[in-house]
Formats: sequence, structure tokens, C-alpha cells
Amino acid sequence: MQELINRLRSLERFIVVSHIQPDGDAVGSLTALTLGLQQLGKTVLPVLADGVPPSFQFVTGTLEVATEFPPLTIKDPYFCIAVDLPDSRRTGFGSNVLEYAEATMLGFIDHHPLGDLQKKTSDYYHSLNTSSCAELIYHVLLALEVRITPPIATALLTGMYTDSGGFQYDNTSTETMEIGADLMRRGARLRTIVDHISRQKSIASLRLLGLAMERLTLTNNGTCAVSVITYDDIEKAGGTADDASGIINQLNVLPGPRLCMLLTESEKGTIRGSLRSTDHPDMRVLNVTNVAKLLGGGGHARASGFLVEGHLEPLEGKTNLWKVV
Ligand SMILES: [Mn+2]
Repeated sequence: MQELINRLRSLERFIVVSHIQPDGDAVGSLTALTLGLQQLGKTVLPVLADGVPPSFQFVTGTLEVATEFPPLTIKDPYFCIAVDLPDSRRTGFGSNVLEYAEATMLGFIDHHPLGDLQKKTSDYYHSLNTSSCAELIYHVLLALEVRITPPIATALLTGMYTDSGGFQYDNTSTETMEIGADLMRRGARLRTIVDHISRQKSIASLRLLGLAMERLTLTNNGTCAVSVITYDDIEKAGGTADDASGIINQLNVLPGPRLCMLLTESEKGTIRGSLRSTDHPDMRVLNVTNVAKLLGGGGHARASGFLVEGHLEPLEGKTNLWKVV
């Protein structure tokens, strides 16, 4: 971490980038690091290929987040820092990020299994056993002697809250709770986070949740729970793919299955797969990253995802059975 801290201290121009389909940790980490570096008088450009989802705009507030990656300038270079992702492709600007790595400077802060970014730089701070990237950013900001203001504290707590399933998953450590308490002392608004994340569903998202629940099917002797949402469903519900995000967590509440999978046709011709595994007292947890990797995706042992081309069609004459074509 020290090399990264030295770079952050000594350089003046930064790009902070996170992953496509940004979640609370991506938006929270990006916002907190941007605000922290700006406080030190640095020029910082936050970038998200997919922009800030409406449900997380309370985190970014008045901060402008670009959706385009700036062109590479060698004369007056930016130090590009990727947060909450291990692999350049996950930024949505894969080749640009690799160009930065080859030509100027690149660093990253992350808690996923390592990917291609690690081969490109020694300026990184990585820990697998951490609730969220936001928890790592907290340590980075303290090392930089940034004052954790209420907006920074709320951004960090959002990342920790969402990546730990509201402090319910196994990645919630005593340190997570201690940092959470410290962030609340510094003005993080937990109530606002809960309100925006758990109490701001759209009608479209509830309709899609209803469909996903109705179609939920147990396979492999009850060890897998599977459901689907088609592009047609999203259109009929009057929503967007964003309305289907988070549904997987509401499906993954049965005691029997070890694996829960939701296939969502998020755009015409693109299927987003979300995978969750569940802890069983007498069984080793199924590492769903291995399944996601087989399909070109990635993530964590208990929560992973992938994108494949295709669309979903019902199997003729069967209820609740679908095929990818
Ligand atoms: Mn994360």
C-alpha cells in the first residue's frame, strides 16, 4: 500500500474509474476517493462507463461523474486508479486502461481475486478478506490524512453496507463493524443509505421481482434455485435492466439450495447471469466465481456474475423451463 500512498501524495492529476453496472461499492469507493483527493487540492476526474445509477445518486450528490475516458496525454499525464475491480475489461474501457498502464501510470484498490491489472503495476492495495473496496479506501484516506467529512463517510458506509448485504454476509468482520461505527461518528447517514437502498424500489422492479419469484425453479435435487427475467418482461414492466438488479438477493433466501442463479436479458441479445451461494453448516461453501469464470465473468466466492450473448425463450410445453438461444 505504501507505494500507492506515495504516488497519491506526490502526483496531482487523477482519473478514478470503477466497473460497469456499478453497485454501491463501486459508486461509494469512487466518490470517497475522488472527494478525498480533491480535498488535498488534486485534480480528479471520476469516470463510470455506465454512469451513476439513479439509486446511488444520493452518494455522488453534486459530484460530476464522466462516462467517457479522457484521451491519453503523456505530457501532462493522469494517474489512473481503478477501484473495486481486478480486471481492465470490467471498467468498460479495457484497452484505454491498458494503454494508460503501458504509457503512464496505473494503480488499483480492490478486494476481488486478482486479474490483469496486477500484472501492469506495483501501485496497488489489495485484500481479499475485506467486506468491500470502501473499507480499503477508508484506510487509504486515513493514510493520506484526509479529513473524513460526512459525504465521504456516507459514501464509504454505502459501499460497506451494500457489499456486505447490510452487514449480514460472512465478509462482515469485527473491523467492518468498527469502521462502520467510526464512519457514523464522522457523520455517515446510515438511515439515508437504508432508505435509498432498501426503500426506494420502483413499481417495475417489484413487478419483475414477482415474475422472478413465480418462475423460481429448484433443480439438481433442490440444490440449485434458478429463475429468469426476459427483455420482454422488462419492457412490459415499463422498466430498465436496473430494475432487475438486486432481485437475486431477494431470491437467495431459501434454506435448501447451495446455488442461486438469475438470468436477466438485460439488453436485447445480452444475458446477465447473477450467481449466489449459500452457507450450509456441514458443507463447504460453493465458490460461484469458478462457475462465473467458465462463462467469462468473475466476482467473489459467494456472489459472482457473467455476461453472455443470447436471449431467453420458454421451452415449449413446459412451465418454468427456459433455454438460451
Ligand atoms: Mn466491492
